[in-house]
Amino acid sequence: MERTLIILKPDTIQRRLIGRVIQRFEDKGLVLAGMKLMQIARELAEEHYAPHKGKPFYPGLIDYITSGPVVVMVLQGDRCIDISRTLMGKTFGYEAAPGTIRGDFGASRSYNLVHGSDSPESAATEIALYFADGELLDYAPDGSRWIFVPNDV
Ligand code: IDP
Ligand code: MG
Repeated sequence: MERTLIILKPDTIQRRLIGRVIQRFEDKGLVLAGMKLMQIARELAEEHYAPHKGKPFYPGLIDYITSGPVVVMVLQGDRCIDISRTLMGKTFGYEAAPGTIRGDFGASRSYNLVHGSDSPESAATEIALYFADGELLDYAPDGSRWIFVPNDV
């Protein structure tokens, strides 16, 4: 069982797309382990996006992610890191495939609606930035056994 950190970025909230974006993850069968509405402080944003420090888009990225409320979630389920990235689509909305979140709702390089961890290592680091252990629930909805298959080789 894997976990990932998903952030619905400020454009998702401002555009009133929270429900529709969360629906994509729910429809796929991923399970919410934690969720909160918050505004990310600059220091936290800088920690989260430290791997991008020095890139030309970095200052704009920090401004963007701190510009308004976000919804931060931990999702769990087998292969949920890859599954989430597939649901999100390519980074730039104008390149992302139709049917993906970014492909259906995004059109720019900068504003792309959603963040998702890109590896088990970054998921662990990012989850710890936003959630204390006690805030995350570990449970499997009854229907999950029809979605996630044990020994699914
Ligand atoms: P990802 O979100 O698909 O993993 P990353 O390359 O990790 O993409 O970039 C992190 C975030 O930085 C992106 O989601 C996007 O908001 C922003 N970003 C990345 N590249 C650019 C760019 O070339 N121009 C403007 N913003 C960018
Ligand atoms: Mg990334």
